[in-house]
Amino acid sequence: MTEKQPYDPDNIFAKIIRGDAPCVKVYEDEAVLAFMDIFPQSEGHTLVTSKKAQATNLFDIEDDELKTLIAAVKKIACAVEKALQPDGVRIVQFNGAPAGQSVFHIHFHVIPVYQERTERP
Ligand code: DGP
Repeated sequence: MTEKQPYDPDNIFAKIIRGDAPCVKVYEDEAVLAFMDIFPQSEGHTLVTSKKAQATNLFDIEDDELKTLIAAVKKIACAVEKALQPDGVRIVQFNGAPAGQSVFHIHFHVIPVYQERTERP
């Protein structure tokens, strides 16, 4: 992998978590914040991020924080599945700019997949 990106506490997701930038919040607890992606790939595209981990991606998050985060990803995916009834739900997570990562604060994408359509019925 290319040179490791240092964690920037002023990245946009850190600002959202601190309340210094806006978001459309869908879930929050003491450890996790989930909000709508500003450039959704489909209706309901949600980002799930850790409020505690000062981690750029999978490679520098502690296992216990990852465990908490992935449990929240499951919770959000189940809620999306129930609310929007997609045909499937894609869970995506990028590590490093060459892999497609653009925001360097650990997060998972929860992306509903609708066959032959971009919106729910
Ligand atoms: P990636 O780092 O490639 O996993 O993608 C980051 C995602 O974050 C991308 O789908 C767009 C989204 N995004 C970037 N800036 C903002 C923002 O300010 N607000 C919200 N809600 N989403 C953002």
